[in-house]
Amino acid sequence: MVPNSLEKMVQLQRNPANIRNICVLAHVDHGKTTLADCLISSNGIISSRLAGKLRYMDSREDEQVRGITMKSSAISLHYAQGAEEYLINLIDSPGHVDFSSEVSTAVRICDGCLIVVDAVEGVCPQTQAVLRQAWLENIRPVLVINKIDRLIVELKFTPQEAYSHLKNILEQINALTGTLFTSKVLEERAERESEAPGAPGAGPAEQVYDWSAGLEDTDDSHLYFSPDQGNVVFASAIDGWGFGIEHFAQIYSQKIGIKKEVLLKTLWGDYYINMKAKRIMKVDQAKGKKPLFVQLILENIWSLYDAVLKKDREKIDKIVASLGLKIGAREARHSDPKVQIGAICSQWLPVSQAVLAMVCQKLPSPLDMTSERVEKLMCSGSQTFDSLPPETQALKAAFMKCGSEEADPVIIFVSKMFAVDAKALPQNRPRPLTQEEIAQRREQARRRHAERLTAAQGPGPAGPAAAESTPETSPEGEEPKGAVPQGDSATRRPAPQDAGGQETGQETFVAFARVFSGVARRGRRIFVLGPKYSPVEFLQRVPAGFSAPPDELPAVPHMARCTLEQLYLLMGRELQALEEVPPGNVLGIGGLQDVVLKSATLCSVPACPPFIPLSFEATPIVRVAVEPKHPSEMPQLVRGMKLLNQADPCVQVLIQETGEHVLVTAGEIHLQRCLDDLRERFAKIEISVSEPIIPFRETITKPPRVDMVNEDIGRQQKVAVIHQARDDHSRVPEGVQVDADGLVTVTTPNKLATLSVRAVPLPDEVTRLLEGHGDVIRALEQLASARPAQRTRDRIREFKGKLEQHLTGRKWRDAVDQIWSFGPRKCGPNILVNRTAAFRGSVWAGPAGAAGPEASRHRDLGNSIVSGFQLATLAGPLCEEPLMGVCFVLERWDQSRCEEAGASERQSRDPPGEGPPGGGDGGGPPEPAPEGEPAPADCYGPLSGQLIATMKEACRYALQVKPQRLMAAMYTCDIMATSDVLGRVYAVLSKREGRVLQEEMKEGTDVFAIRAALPVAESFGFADEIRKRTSGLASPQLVFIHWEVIPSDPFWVPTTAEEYLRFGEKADCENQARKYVDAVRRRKGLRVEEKIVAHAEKQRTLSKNK
Ligand SMILES: Nc1nc2c(ncn2[C@@H]2O[C@H](COP(=O)(O)OP(=O)(O)OP(=O)(O)O)[C@@H](O)[C@H]2O)c(=O)[nH]1
Ligand SMILES: [Mg+2]
Repeated sequence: MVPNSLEKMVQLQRNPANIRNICVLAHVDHGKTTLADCLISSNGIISSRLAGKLRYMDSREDEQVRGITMKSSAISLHYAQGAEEYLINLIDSPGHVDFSSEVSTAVRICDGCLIVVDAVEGVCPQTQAVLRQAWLENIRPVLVINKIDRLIVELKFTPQEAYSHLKNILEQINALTGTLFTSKVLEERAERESEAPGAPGAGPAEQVYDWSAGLEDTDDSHLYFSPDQGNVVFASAIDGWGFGIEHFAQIYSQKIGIKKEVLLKTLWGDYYINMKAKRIMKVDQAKGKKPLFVQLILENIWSLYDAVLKKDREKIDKIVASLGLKIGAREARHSDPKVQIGAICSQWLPVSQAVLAMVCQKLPSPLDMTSERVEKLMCSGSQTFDSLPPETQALKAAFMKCGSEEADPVIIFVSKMFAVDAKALPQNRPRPLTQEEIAQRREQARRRHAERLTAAQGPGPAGPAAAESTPETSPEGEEPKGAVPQGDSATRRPAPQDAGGQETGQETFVAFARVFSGVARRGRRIFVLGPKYSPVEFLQRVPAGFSAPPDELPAVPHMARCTLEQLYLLMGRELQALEEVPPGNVLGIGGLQDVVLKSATLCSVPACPPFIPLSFEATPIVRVAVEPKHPSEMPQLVRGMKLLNQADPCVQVLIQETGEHVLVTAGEIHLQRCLDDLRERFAKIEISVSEPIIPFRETITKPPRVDMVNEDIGRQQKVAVIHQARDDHSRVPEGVQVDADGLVTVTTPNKLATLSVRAVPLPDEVTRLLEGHGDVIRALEQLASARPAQRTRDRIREFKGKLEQHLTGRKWRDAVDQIWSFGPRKCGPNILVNRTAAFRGSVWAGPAGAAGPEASRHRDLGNSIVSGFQLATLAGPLCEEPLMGVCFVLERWDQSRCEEAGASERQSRDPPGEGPPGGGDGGGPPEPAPEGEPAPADCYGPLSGQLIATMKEACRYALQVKPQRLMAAMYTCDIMATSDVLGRVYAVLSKREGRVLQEEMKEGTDVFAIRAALPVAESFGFADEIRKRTSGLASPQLVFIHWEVIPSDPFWVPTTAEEYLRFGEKADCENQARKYVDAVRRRKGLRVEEKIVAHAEKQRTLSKNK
């Protein structure tokens, strides 16, 4: 088969009704790339023999080596169904969690997706994740149940067993769809209600809450997967076959003489056929009747596999003849049964036919874009569609129409930037020469030859050099245009070669994009809208009806302009240059790297809003510091990291306060890929990489009720515990007062202000609430400066309500109203509560009410206290990691001598030269006291600065007198393992402090799905270890879920008799928290309390030992 010509593709691109933009989504290793191979081979781009082995879409070397996909990439395919011709833009996506951000970039520019499920493993965690992503983007899914051959060959199921198993898988995935659907309907309803609160006529009767209202009246039948709906294909991609039941309904309606419509309804389900009566009846299990699906479909496939595996030549020939197939002699005699099966099945039931037919019939074209999806794409942030300006709302029609007229606005979304070697771009690829060029070159060569001859005859000093500098075999050095005088060419020649040399090593970026409306033409000027761009602002600045070429419009923030320099058709490993791309197509755009970082909206009219940001499932958590092997190569590294940042949707590249260059990645494999890219493509230097920096959080807990041997702490022990707490207090220096229940009182060095602070652990729910509402808290901070939209205010109110709900009891009375700030960085999971009498200006209040110099001064000093709190929460006392789940209560803020302070501060602003007589009575920094007239407190600097430091210290001491704990980042770890390697999986898990949460046997198989919690700190090398210990049979998927308190006390020493008995006096057994604390402190260069010599008495010199 000849691959399709570019002209054909260009022609197909013009008919949006016959375009399908689809992506393949699944759990890792369920066969997406193999399936894509089959579809690609149907277009003749790869040979059908290689389909499944080549994994064409895995174009990176490491993808081929590791056998997993790491990026999403697109290819355009042609498919003809009867008279209709379709263009299918297929995007293969990775299934590994580390690369789930690539899935987000793919679903955004598609209208439908193929969900692939492994028939043995069934629905897996990533299947759920991708299905959810498809729902969030409002794209329509269809299902491919792949690897059915494994049911025959590996599990040795009978057709009947296979049928029940497949039914089971369908139920699982439909249950999942059901949950997504229900939650979506409920969410929408909640939204509608919140938008119209107190709608007229809402009497008391309507306030009765009926959770299921709205569910019944929403039609959901088309959402579910069912073979009779035509949205399920059963396949074995590796053997090249697949079918939907329509195929068989067609065949059997002719063969048996039952209507196709009837067969379509009954081929899947518990129906059997009474051959004699030619009637279809309900299955009666007792009579041992087989369902139609088993009898008419599965048994045929099973018997074919059976014949081939048993090498029953005769039977094979019979089947082949009865199916009317022609098998090549080479395949027919091949000794490998797999090859035979592939050859027969891929002719009998070609998977590409089944899948592409389903795609064209069941998935929407760009013209079918729902208005719901358009509205969602256009409403970023907390806006609603109705609140957009009318000019913007008008664009919705353009989306839905997908118009290609001149007047239609051009709207393009770039979902990611991918790096390509500049050499691989079509414009840089060597192209075949035209006839004229060949003639021209011939002429040139002849002339050169003649010149050389003359030069040889009359030898001059320039002779040999000139001859050398005109190598005949330098294709890229040749300038086909015109003859170049020889002397000139000798000097000019190196230039193009140099440029070529540079280009070979250069990466350029191509945008992975889709045209939603209008025609993208080369050379067109267009706006680039950043995520914060607001059309409202533009429309306010520019008078209505104003139109001008893009470059003459006034500058608006977050908007840039660019030219569509190159347009490409994405063909897997290749790019083809295009002049224009009509709407509804996926395309590549060159020349955007300076204006687009990772994703962007391009539009020809400024009324367009930026699309909502992509939703990423994975949280980048693994950080490493990188540096060049040779310090002089720093600039290359910085440049390389910048490129890497652009090329990967999910990686974060930071320069820390310490000057370290840090990469934050989603997981170990992602990290490996980023480092490889950095070394080989972007920086091209040797780099050294630190051990992964594992993040921790510090927190405090309530005092324990039981001791380490799980005994109640009785009276006597309590005394011991209090003794230990005293020891803790010894860490608090002189001059800081600590009362019995942990209230810490510190005075500023100049003795003018006194602060009393207490640290209280927050309930878990509150910490989680704070973590989940970072955006609301940030909005709260802006409350003082701007009035937020109604929706934001609603969310703030809701958030406050939830906080009040969780912070109940005497201890928390009024606490919510007294919240002063959140920290660290003003939006973290810690709270500062102000209980002082004169407190005004809680976070909920917005701009502080009271005016006047005194109030404003109070507020200024208050800011210092908040800053002190921010600093304290940024780095805790255990190992300088951020705090989490701690509430600091400011109980007293004594500033009785505030006037004085004001006076002294005013003085301090006077010219320098004055200072206090001494450094106060200890505690203050030992600054040299300058001579001059006495002005108390000056040497400590302005009061505001002192307050910051004092507040910070007070918070730290308040923490130290409470039981401190370390919190570790946790992964959930999903592993599929067969029963024979289960033991080894558990061994590895327990060695790494993993905790099994759930274990489930996949019905009908001996595969176990295990879900465990694993500290991130223990996860490095985990995947490799599991793979090695189980000989590659199990591979884990790790996803960050939350922070968890490590129960052991990092400062724990035995206090009670039982504990002494159990742990010994030294308690030198492992203390997990202590181990982590010490490791972090060592990394940060902090003091570590460590015994360097343990068991000194056992030391002997070698010579004595003899
Ligand atoms: N038995 C069997 N094996 C299959 C089938 N399809 C794919 N495989 C095998 O499953 C493995 C994974 O296939 P891939 O196509 O790379 O899977 P993938 O979904 O693209 O994986 P990721 O891209 O890493 O998520 C390969 O070893 C394939 O040979 C099938 O139909 N039957
Ligand atoms: Mg793949």
